[in-house]
Amino acid sequence: MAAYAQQLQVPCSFQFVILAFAAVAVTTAIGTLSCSHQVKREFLPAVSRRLQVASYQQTLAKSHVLCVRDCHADSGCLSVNYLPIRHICHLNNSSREEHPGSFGVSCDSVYFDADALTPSFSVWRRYSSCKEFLQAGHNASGIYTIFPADFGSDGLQVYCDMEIDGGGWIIIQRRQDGSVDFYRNWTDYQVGFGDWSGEFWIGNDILRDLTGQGTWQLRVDLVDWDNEMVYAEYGDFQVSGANYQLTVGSYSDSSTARDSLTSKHNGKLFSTKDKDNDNHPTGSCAEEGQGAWWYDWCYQSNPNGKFYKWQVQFVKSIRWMTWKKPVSVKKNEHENSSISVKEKQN
Ligand SMILES: *[C@@H]1O[C@H](CO)[C@@H](O)[C@H](O)[C@H]1NC(C)=O
Ligand SMILES: *[C@@H]1O[C@H](CO)[C@@H](O)[C@H](O)[C@H]1NC(C)=O
Ligand SMILES: *[C@@H]1O[C@H](CO)[C@@H](O)[C@H](O)[C@H]1NC(C)=O
Ligand SMILES: *[C@@H]1O[C@H](CO)[C@@H](O)[C@H](O)[C@H]1NC(C)=O
Ligand SMILES: CC(=O)N[C@H]1CO[C@H](CO)[C@@H](O)[C@@H]1O
Ligand SMILES: [Ca+2]
Repeated sequence: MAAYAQQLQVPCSFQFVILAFAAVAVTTAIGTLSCSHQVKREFLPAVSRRLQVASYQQTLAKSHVLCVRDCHADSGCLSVNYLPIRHICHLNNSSREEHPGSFGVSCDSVYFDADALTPSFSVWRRYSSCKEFLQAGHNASGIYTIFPADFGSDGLQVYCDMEIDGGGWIIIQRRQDGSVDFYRNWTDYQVGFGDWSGEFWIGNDILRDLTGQGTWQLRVDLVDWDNEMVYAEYGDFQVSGANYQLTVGSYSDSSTARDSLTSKHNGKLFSTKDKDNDNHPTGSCAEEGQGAWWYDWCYQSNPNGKFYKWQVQFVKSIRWMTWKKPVSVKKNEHENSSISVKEKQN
């Protein structure tokens, strides 16, 4: 047995639970008849980490030792996520090294595999933003748990983009393949919907709480049907009040998409198909645009509009009217259209 014993403090809601990771080198008990399959693989932990994509089986295990043993009993198992509070064990048929973008920071999980480098990916403290993670050397885009002020001990799970414009961005919206319906009601936009690694809206309550403190930058990235990519960056962004009023400003002149937000949307309230806060006296802009946004009468931008898989000129499609091609937006193989926020350095 390995003399590997360590007392670990997990920097999350159960931070005072001391977990002792001893004896993770568990020799498989099966395969005694065919010795070639009897491989002893010592598994090492990365604290507050979780591989998001590769779980093919979930079991209950009283301890991480039993979880690792279950993994060793299956030759297809390359790593595990162990969730100590709920005693859940995910058997993964892939590893952190193969899927760096899916190796997220998750406060309720400890990840184990046979790679000697794995323990160095442990996260020992709470970071309040994607930017802090980046500054601490976490440079892979992916899902992270951050602990902004006022978000409590569970923190907030977000997708951090560590590549665009210096990295450290929290993605608040992403469109990439039309798989998620964005023509939704007030409650859905309030709490957020979709899949953090695919298409999603982060949620208006989160946006309001997050931008309620500090100064935030906003960035809109757009991709068109010729794979042209443009962006619009703003130095001020805030969402406030019961109707999520938008404050946006300081458009950066070096941006390439031009400004489709300030003049028509600054100061406006959020509207959905079932809550008309717009300035169209007789109609609903959410219905007209088949989306939800800070509509006026009606809009110059409509990033939550309908996703078309072909080029269209319809008003209800995803739009950014100051861009030279006011047509539907799409993804290409590498980049997707997204909206993100980052706290400014003060
Ligand atoms: C991992 O498991 C999934 C689900 O069982 C399966 O579809 C996939 O082919 C497996 N991948 C590998 C590399 O074994
Ligand atoms: C990310 O960090 C790793 C290890 O800290 C380093 O080897 C790698 O070059 C970094 N990548 C980028 C794009 O900075
Ligand atoms: C909003 O839509 C969701 C489904 O997306 C539905 O479950 C929910 O009941 C709706 N809420 C209201 C208030 O209509
Ligand atoms: C863009 O979307 C595709 C799916 O349409 C996805 O495979 C890819 O990872 C996404 N790229 C980024 C940078 O998010
Ligand atoms: C890398 C890999 O094989 N990932 C698969 C793991 O299992 C899940 C289902 O649980 C699949 O969706 C992944 O593609
Ligand atoms: Ca109206």
